[in-house]
Amino acid sequence: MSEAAGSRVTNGGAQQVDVAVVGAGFAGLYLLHRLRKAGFTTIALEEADDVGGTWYWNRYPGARCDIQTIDYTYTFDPELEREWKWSEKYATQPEILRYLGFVADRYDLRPDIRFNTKVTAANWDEATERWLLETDSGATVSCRYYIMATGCLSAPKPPEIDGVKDFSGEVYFTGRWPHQGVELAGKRVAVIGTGSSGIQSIPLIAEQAAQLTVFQRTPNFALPAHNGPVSADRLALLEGDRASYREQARWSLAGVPLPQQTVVSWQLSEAERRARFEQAWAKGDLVYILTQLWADQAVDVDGNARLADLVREKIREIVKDPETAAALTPHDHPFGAKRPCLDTNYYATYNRPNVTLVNLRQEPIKAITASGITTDSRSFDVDVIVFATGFDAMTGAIMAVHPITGRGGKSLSGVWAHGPETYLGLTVSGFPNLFMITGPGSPSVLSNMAVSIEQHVDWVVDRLAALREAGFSTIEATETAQAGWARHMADCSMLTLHRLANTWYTGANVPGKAQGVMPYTGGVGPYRSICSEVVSRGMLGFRLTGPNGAEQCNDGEIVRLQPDVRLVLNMLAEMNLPPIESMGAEGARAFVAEFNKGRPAGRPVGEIVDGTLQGADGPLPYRLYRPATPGPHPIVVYFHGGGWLLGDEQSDEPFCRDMCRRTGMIFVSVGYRHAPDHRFPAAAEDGYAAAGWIADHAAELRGKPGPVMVAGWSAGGNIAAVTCQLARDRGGPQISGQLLLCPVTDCTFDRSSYTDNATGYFLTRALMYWFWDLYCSPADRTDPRVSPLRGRLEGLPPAFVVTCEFDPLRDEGVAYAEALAANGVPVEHLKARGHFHSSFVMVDVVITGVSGRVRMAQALRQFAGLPPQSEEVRLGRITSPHAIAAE
Ligand code: N01
Repeated sequence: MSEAAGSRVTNGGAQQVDVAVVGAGFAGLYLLHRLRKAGFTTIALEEADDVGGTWYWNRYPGARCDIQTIDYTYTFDPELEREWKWSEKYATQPEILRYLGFVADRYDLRPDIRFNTKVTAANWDEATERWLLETDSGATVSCRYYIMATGCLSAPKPPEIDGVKDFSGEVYFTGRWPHQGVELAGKRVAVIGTGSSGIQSIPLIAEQAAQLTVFQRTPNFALPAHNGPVSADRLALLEGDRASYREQARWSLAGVPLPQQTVVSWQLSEAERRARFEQAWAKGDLVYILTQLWADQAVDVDGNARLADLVREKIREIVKDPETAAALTPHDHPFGAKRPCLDTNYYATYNRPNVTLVNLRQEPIKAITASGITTDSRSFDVDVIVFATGFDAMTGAIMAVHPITGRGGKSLSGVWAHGPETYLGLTVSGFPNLFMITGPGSPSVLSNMAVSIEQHVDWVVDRLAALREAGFSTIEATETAQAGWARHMADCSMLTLHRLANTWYTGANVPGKAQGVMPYTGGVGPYRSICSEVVSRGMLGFRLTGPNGAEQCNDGEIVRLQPDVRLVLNMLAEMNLPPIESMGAEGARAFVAEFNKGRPAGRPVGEIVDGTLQGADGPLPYRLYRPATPGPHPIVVYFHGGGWLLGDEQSDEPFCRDMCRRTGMIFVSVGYRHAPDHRFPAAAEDGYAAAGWIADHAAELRGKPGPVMVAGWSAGGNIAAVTCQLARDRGGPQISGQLLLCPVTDCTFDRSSYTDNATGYFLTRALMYWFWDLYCSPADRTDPRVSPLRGRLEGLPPAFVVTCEFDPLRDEGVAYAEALAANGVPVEHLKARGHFHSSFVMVDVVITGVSGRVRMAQALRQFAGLPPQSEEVRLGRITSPHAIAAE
């Protein structure tokens, strides 16, 4: 141990450094290197007697990484990459530990690490604006910035089983395995826990022990690692263009350079799905199987079940005893929602005569006794108990290890009593100059940790250097920013299935721990872009202060859009499209047709029929979507969007299919006439005529005779609203309800949503001007047949109105919902937070739109007098309707 270069020891004895780091694992080592290069005096405090972090402690038999090692490696220095060659596809713990030692030596980091030193308290001193750290050796450290590089899985969970102290044999924890190894030959061994640590160690323990008894509470999914040499094609990719390989990883979803899948499971035949699965199974790559089979495997329970079933088949094929196979087969969580494992001979191990599986769901452990383990029905005498029972993950190492006291004497454990709250997973409001690497709220454990760690460290060190440059001495997240991040995290967690499993990701593995998805589920690339945006928007969400009262606070939320909406809008922005209104009507139609070709077509319905109906001035095409369930079904007359100019009866097909499936009703999408050839009131009159024709021909269409419902999006919402008014005034048809999705309701452009969302959200103010100009002359614009808000609103059918926060049409939709309600019309209004004009029609693209469509479907069923279809919610396929409900 030596003192950090340039650090000082004051009279009080505290060592003075610019930055103190806790931990000398992957994150701590890179931090030290970067901080030093940036000219900060620094010291790392490490509890162990050497570097390595998680790879120092987890020395159990079979411990390896489960991300291919050529990806699970530092990438900051091409020289380092040239100097170190990994020997296997998945390196063993000893090799990874050697690598970290090599890195520490290569950059001469050890002199700045104080080993065998545990931080016992960290207190923010308001007066000096410094953190004071106490350690178990009695030495203290005073630092301007305090960075926790303590890892996500470094605080082992207590056994939570009575009687451990009574056991007369040997007890080991996988997360604290003795350095000298453990002699298991000829012994009767019990392993409790079948997470990654259990699954990696069980096959090797079985080879050594006389008898192995595995106590399993929850079966986990495991896949063969097929370990061996680094795969030649992957290596060729890396060595062909190292820089772009690494860059692709940095912008990917999981931190491994694999593309995003676009094909969804139901677009593939069963044979195609099986072929993809077999290929993935043979690859032995967790990230591959988690991301590359089909696009809906991680976001939709049906798409996920198709994969999970194939894994279950494999388990049944490998394990000979059907009862043991059944016990090993997971059924209580979607594949990937709990961390799946990579194994070597795990399932086959249960075919060995010396291995017994005890299913704790059937016979829970009652106690540990002097001689072994007693369950509800049996006793097992053993010589050794191995606890592979996991960790107090993500928050354990930060919160439980030592008290951290921030501004105003607030303790971090108090502030996080109901769950961790952070900004970007890197900082916490009320704790100035404190940073976490891979903290809760960062992609961390859902990503290739090496990639996330480098990104976090680079971002933090670059910020510290920038603060120094600008003369600031403190940085602190604002409460607004932190609350916004929590909301964004919650929105992201609706995108994946992690919320549907009880795991350490959600805190469910530790009794009494607050529950919620802790890692950021929005992906590595999006997270990286958000962190960059925080900087480019003037350190949005941070308060910076400096000497002589210098202060800068750019308060606000970094992401207010739904995460998938943000991705869609970023993608559109990158396409740098010309404004649609500059394309001319024909050009715009061709563009929309081309654009629509690239989207998922929508899931199958019972039947799709094209036909012709009678419009206001001649025949019009329609497309009918019929549910697969027995009819006759109620009918919804649907009007597509497109500014009275674009689209046709097929252009909202994914939405119509989805709603047909969700409602169990017929959707008839009408090809009404378009501007500029057919200006106002052609579309409105066609809409009305079509509704009448469909109502009159309900039986012929094999629908339920009686009232119909109307629905429409955007200009189609306008036509639906107008149709209701005309039907009331002209004596029919009978309409039992109206679904108005982002409707045009009025001809003025002065509501604030027109200004707030004038550009940047696909539907622009300029585009709306163009639509209006082509459809309707100024003199006609106040006619209720185009501005229904100006019409008489009493006596209209009940309405479900959807408005989206980032839509120029938002406020006129809000005004219509309010005006309907004021006129005694029953109205339900969904104010979709973080959504844009096209959110709900981008089916299978904007996944966060699902819960909104569930509510729309429920409303339509209510209009038709049908009971709610709650199956969607029950299956977890659909998020809670409240997820995007009005605020
Ligand atoms: O811990 P875990 P882990 N009685 O929490 C069971 C990473 N990792 O150390 O599911 C009986 O996953 C518990 O049962 P249940 C990786 O990210 C990576 O294995 O709570 N059983 C579960 O079966 C991994 O996900 C590698 O019902 C009890 C097991 O113990 C994470 O670390 C290798 C129990 C704990 O599984 C954690 O893995 C190893 C009790 N009282 C780890 N308490 C690589 O390959 C808990 N269990 C890189």
